[in-house]
Amino acid sequence: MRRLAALLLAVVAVVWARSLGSTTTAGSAGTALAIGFTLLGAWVAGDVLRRLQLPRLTGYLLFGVLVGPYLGNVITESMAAQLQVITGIATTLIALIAGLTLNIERLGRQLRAIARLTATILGVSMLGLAVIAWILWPWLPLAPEATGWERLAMVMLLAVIAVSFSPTMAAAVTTETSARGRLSELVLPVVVLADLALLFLFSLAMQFSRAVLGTGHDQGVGTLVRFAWEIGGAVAFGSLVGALFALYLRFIGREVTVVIIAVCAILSQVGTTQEFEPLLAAVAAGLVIENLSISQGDALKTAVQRGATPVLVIFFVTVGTSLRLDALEVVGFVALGLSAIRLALIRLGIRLGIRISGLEPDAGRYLWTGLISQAGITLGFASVVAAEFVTWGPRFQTLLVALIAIHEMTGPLLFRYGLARSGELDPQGPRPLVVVSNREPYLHTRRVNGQIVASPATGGVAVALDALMRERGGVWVAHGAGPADRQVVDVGDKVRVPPDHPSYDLRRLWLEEPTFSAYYNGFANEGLWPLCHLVDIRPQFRAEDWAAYKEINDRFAAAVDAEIGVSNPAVFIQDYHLALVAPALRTRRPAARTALFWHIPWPYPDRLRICPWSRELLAGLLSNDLLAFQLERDRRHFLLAVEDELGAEVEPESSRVRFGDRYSTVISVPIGVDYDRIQAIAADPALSVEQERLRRLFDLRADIIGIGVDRLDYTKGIPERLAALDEVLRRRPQLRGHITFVQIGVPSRSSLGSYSAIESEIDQRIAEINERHSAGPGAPPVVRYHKVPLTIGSLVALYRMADFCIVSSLHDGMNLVAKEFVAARDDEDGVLVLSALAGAAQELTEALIINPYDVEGFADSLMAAIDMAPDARRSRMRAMRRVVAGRNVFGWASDILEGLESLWTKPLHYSVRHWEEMSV
Ligand code: GDG
Repeated sequence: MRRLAALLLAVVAVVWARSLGSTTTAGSAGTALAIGFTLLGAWVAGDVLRRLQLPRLTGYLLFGVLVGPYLGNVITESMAAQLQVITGIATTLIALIAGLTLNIERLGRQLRAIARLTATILGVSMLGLAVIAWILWPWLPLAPEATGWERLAMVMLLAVIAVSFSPTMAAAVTTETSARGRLSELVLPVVVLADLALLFLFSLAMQFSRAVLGTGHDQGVGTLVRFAWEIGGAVAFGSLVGALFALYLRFIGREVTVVIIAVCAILSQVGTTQEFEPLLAAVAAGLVIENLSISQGDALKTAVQRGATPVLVIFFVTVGTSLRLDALEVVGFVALGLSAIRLALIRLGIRLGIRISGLEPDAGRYLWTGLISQAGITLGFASVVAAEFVTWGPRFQTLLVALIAIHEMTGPLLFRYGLARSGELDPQGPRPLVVVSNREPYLHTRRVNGQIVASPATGGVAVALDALMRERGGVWVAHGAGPADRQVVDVGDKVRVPPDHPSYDLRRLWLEEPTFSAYYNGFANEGLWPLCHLVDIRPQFRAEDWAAYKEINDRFAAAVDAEIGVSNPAVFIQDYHLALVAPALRTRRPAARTALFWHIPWPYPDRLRICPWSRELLAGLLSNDLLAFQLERDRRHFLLAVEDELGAEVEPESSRVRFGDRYSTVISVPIGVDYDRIQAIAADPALSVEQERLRRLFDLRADIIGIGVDRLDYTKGIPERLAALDEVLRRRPQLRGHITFVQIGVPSRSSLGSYSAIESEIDQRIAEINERHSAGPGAPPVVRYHKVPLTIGSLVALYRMADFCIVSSLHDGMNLVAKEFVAARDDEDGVLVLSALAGAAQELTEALIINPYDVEGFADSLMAAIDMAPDARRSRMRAMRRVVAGRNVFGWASDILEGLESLWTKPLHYSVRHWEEMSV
């Protein structure tokens, strides 16, 4: 329904805008065909240039210039009219995008200094250019005969347009080079702020030019009143449209791409007929949308990107078509001279600006290299001038296109040089990495005093991957879920982390409701999670959840695509939330190099068939170059399924799978823990202070302490362990008052019925046991239940206080708690009671292995743990510690990453072959 409403709204808007516009000619099949061919041809030209590491836009322009003379013969009047409308929409879209890139809150404290610097650069370069152009005017191939006010108007337009910058290019170069440092951080805000100011100044210059050159707009109204109407009206109209669109995004939010084009059509067509300045209206709309609809950030950006490409391609081609090669030749030298003057003035402006703004001199040293590129905005300005002032405007446009060509070619190269000279590129350093996961490694929250702080995610994997990223650098793409996450990201939605030692980018994705819930709670946690775990929870598969899952995976892929540039780093995708990222990425970037680690078990083929989209999942996972599971059992289940369901060819010896024309290597690499870090925490003298604190907090007076640490989940077998404890106390009532079992159980996914049910069941069982086995008033309870997350330091302190640790999963990919407990016990004491159904049991064979479904047997093992002699405890722990130390989380990550990177140099043979024999 909402989708229909959105489409209807868009159609009405476009029809209305068209009826207001001057074009009344009907579209024809010929127009559509010509536009289709143009798009195709230009796309090919753009792509060829991209492969040569040159800007795509140049390809589009070049295509236009080359086919222009031929197109002239086939372009009918009606086509020309259509193209003109598209050009109008395109220039508006460019201005709208500029508005969308400036989030005032994000720039925060730095805004004032950057604004001062930008204003100085603009002031010096525009003023300088205007003075020089005025003096040299008779020799410029524009309108040498112009004098007085007319010449002033033209000079003003030239100064504004010739100075403008390219935010797209600045962002593209920093992303592609993975540059890090002050220069890369400063360039983008300066460029964006400058272009916003230039949009405003351009509107003023246009008004002035219209007034003195007369283009039919002068209708006897006082000049000042008209100025106010055109400028103020544009801002008011743009803000109104922006605010309406923000409301639309919030309450309907469907078909955003179509609606955004409709918004541009309205801004461009209505703006023109009402004599508002359309570019100014568009930038105002963009600013209002960006700053009002922050929660829709990514959906909006993706929609704009999707819609913008074809419109901009047509626009660039149309501009190319309108140019003449011979004319370009004439203006070539003038453009070179103009370029040199522009650069000299920009450098002067930077020098003064740095002094005035109080920014560090070093930051401005190579700033000029990032201000050379010119593209869309400059071309947009030029085509507005060409369309409005038909006598001299096209010559103006030709000169500016020549200028853009020079700057498009040299700008990115020089900016790379600037980044290299500033030491922001490190070709010798470790190869940067892209990590993709649903959960982010750092969440930002705001304290009561207003200060924003970053808190690291808990959990062993996040910590280990964070350590890896600190070492290698790169980008981590994840869902931005912290309450203050949006306040700290830059215009590219990135923030440098870790806060204590910024060494990589965290790129946040804003995933909005209801799609997020359908993807995360729905398909991933109510569908895939119970599908992959053998527990009595029925998997729920709903078509709308699947659609959301695909959409969000596509969004992750688009973000990765935007981040990886030409360097093609390894992309390391985490887990079952993101099974379709690789195929979505591959449609954009066939040569991407991806590895996915599946952290949870993989179901046997018959169970997999429960999922209506099992074939799509299998094929999607095979899009990865490398696919890794925890256990050989999971790997085998997967291989059986791809053979049966997809008819894929499995090469048993090389562990490769051929599906279609692609190969994917499937391995099993059990995950480990950060052994050294846990050891270091365990050896810290402060640990005893923490233990004392915990002893008081949990009232740990009993002689025997047991521990369980889990994310509250129905797969972890918590009721089963409580039943076994109950049984032990029944059998040995004398243990009452002498034993305390601490259960750390932080609720997760509580909005799902299956999770709230397990939470209540645990609450109830604990209450019953504590009542049944109470040693009397004032005695410590049998079970001490703690639901608030602890720091890793507190966890290690607890692990070290425990006589035994229970891991009783009903089914678990690995279970890190088991390994963390072992890593923390450098005193070689403590007993691990471990479920045979947890992956960890494959390696930790010296644990007391239990079956959580067998309460009696489980209770026997618990009693054996309590009674175990010190020597037996020591020898078992020592053996387990060797295993855990020998396969830490860095070994796990490098097995996968080196495996991925070596796929191109040598065939990857089963890298951890001996696990094969050890697995069930
Ligand atoms: C999946 C698979 C596989 C728990 N409470 C606190 C806390 N934790 C940490 C533990 C441990 C982690 O959470 C839980 O580890 P699991 O292995 O049980 O992880 P799952 O969430 O089930 O995740 C699993 C794992 O992926 C890795 O591949 O082993 O089989 O299901 O690290 O320490 N950490 C802190 N405070 C707590 O209160 N700091």
